[in-house]
Amino acid sequence: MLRNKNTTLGEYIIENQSSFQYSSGELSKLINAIRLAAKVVNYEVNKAGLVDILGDAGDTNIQGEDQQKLDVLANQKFIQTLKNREIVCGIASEEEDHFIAINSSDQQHQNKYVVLIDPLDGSSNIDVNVSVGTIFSIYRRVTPIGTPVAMEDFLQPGRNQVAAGYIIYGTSTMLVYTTGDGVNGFTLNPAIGTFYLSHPNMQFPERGNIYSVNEGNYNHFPQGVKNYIKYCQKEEEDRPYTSRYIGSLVSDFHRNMIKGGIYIYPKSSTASNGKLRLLYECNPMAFIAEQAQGKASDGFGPILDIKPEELHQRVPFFCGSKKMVEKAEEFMAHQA
Ligand code: AHM
Ligand code: MG
Repeated sequence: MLRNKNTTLGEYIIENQSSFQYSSGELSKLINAIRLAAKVVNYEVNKAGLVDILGDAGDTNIQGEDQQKLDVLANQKFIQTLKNREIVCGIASEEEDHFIAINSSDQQHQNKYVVLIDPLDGSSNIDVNVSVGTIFSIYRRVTPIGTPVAMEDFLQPGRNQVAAGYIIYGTSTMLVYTTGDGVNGFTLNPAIGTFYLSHPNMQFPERGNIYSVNEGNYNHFPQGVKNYIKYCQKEEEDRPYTSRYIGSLVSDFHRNMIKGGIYIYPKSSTASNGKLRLLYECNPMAFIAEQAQGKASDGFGPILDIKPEELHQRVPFFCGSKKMVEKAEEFMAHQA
């Protein structure tokens, strides 16, 4: 198995194809398509400051939020790339009200994977030149191959994911993903448009000293979260912890995975299930976290065990270094 820093993502995908449980090559093609779309979106994100594509596109997505132009563009690029290559049977996107069935009329259509995607997460950061990301999640369909995809193909517990990953458009652009055999990070060399294996076998430190939460909402948080925040701030043992919150899930998660930390987006008195979406944000990040020896919870139990009920469902999210998430769960168990 290739594991050195000269390894390109393309080589890594080919090399690891045979070790994958269902190695028909379809998943490899799919990851390749995401790699390609990532490069296109990276190009668009990087030139965002240069051309007049900033600002709202004028549309509002199903969550009632304004879409910015780059969200729309990233959404189009990912969907187009996956459609053109005819490698998935369905796509669901945070920016689309309904899932998209691909080639549903073609009975010869043998593709077995569905992709769920948040094409540009943290998009409120675009116009201030702060890192944003793309999050993706891949499942095998549960309905018969050759038939049109159905809602149940998308509403699977996160535990069923066969792959998940994110692209971070940061000081450098990275693609980080797992196929259920650990987590690997690849950094884009923009001069030649190639991703290199820069971060093999990424793992959350068991505990860290960073907590990431939007403390502006403190008064609305459940008592358990308030108590945990006070615990993080207390001068005792290795505390107080450092507070770091970018407001871009991918970036906050990425930093915490490297340095050790916890990210929390709890429910509040103004948002009964928090803000983040189970299918497009929490499940893929939870799968990556578990594969990186971290933990992801809704405050009470594993995110990956939740049975989704709708495409755009939201869920409270506690994710990061294992011991830190366990401590937050303890506080929640005492005073939710
Ligand atoms: P988005 O999908 O509309 O970009 O929202 C998700 C983002 C996350 O990346 C980030 O962690 C969170 O929203 C920040 O929310 P808030 O500004 O409420 O703290
Ligand atoms: Mg998002």
